[in-house]
Amino acid sequence: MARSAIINVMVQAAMKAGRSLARDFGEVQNLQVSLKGPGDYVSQADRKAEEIIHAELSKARPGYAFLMEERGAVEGDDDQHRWIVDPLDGTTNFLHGIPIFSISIALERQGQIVAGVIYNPAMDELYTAERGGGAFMNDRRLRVAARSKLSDAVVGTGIPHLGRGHHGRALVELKNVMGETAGIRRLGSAALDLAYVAAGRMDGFWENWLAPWDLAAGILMVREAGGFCSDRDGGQAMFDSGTIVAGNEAIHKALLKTIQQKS
Ligand code: 2AM
Ligand code: CA
Repeated sequence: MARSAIINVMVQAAMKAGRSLARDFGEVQNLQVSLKGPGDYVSQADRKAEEIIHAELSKARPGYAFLMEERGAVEGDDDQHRWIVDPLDGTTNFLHGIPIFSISIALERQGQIVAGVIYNPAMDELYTAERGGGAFMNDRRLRVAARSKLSDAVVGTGIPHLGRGHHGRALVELKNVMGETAGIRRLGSAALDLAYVAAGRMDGFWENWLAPWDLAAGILMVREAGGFCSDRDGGQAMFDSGTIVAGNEAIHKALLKTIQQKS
């Protein structure tokens, strides 16, 4: 399958940053990282990966703006295009030697996400999507799962931790979803969760308190695989609300209803 020029640029940046993350992840796994500074070590790995992506993308498309997890917003001369980048999604997993983390790169054109790449370097799984062109994993076409009943569905989520999110609300949602589904999974990388929904590995996904860089590429991935994404109210304010619900048409609808229950 021939990839478009823009996807090639994004894949090249993601793979190069992925090699850097994989090296650093190896050090974490081999316990080469001093116990006093694993957090610092991971922030360094994160910043290095972001540096590589920023350099690669700026070289290939000078002037495009950026929204990146570490640097924040970087203005560009081109007001039509913006890269939305998470250089390391799944930081906690990375720090603990769990090989579920990813690089997420999306391209927004006039406010619309037109291309997305998600790469898990530890498993060498590369997800790509282009608006109107479908979604792929290592060049194999993706399609969301066909299960239509919530009772058959395996659904992903993110669980807030110490100092983050509203724990009471999260517990209500978990209680209601666990009572209606075949299982809940918690991977720890929202970008990969969405890629897994696109790949039909999970039937749905919901999470609150996320940032645009966790979501941008994954939303396109799910849609290009035939799935649906919305915020927790069923609208399209995923970036502003930091919430997402995803799945095929039936699962998306049912999951939305379940997580909206008040108690
Ligand atoms: P991260 O690994 O880049 O921090 C896990 O439930 C998901 O939540 C991951 O995608 C994780 O991204 C994200 N996450 C964790 N803390 C966050 C925060 N303070 N703001 C936005 N997203 C966050
Ligand atoms: Ca993230």
